[in-house]
Amino acid sequence: MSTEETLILVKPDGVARGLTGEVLRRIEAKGYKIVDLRMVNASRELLEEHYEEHAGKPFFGPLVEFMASGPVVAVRASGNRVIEGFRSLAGATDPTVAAPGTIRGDLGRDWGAAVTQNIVHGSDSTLSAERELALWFA
Ligand SMILES: Nc1nc2c(ncn2[C@@H]2O[C@H](COP(=O)(O)OP(=O)(O)OP(=O)(O)O)[C@@H](O)[C@H]2O)c(=O)[nH]1
Ligand SMILES: [Mg+2]
Repeated sequence: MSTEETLILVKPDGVARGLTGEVLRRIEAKGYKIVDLRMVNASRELLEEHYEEHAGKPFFGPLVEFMASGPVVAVRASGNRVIEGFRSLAGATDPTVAAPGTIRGDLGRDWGAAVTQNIVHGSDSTLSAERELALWFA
């Protein structure tokens, strides 16, 4: 067993479109446990730290602005291999190519915005999960 925790975010587009419940449903339907949950109006400072690996990329500024544009629902989820498992549930970053059956494939699409609006975030490694959980559930 490798029970672990991950940070999942329902991004502002997901919250605004009323998809929070659908995302939570999919997390629970898969059998992962929701351990903690909070709605956050994230500061730019928090978002710049969260996305520090992307600093300097052309989409960084628009990404931070998008993530600050409305409330985000932060979820601490646990389960065996939940980090990898939620990335599978979320699907590819670009919702146009994300496979049907995934959150981004079923519910997302390209809106032609400056930054890819793709409904959810999920930590991509144990190191990221620890770092991100400490930021969002400080
Ligand atoms: N416009 C644009 N946005 C991007 C691009 N790459 C990433 N993004 C946005 O930046 C976010 C973070 O990028 P990544 O960490 O590479 O993607 P990801 O791990 O699938 O998504 P997250 O779970 O949000 O971290 C993505 O979810 C998109 O919202 C890009 O090439 N163009
Ligand atoms: Mg990422």
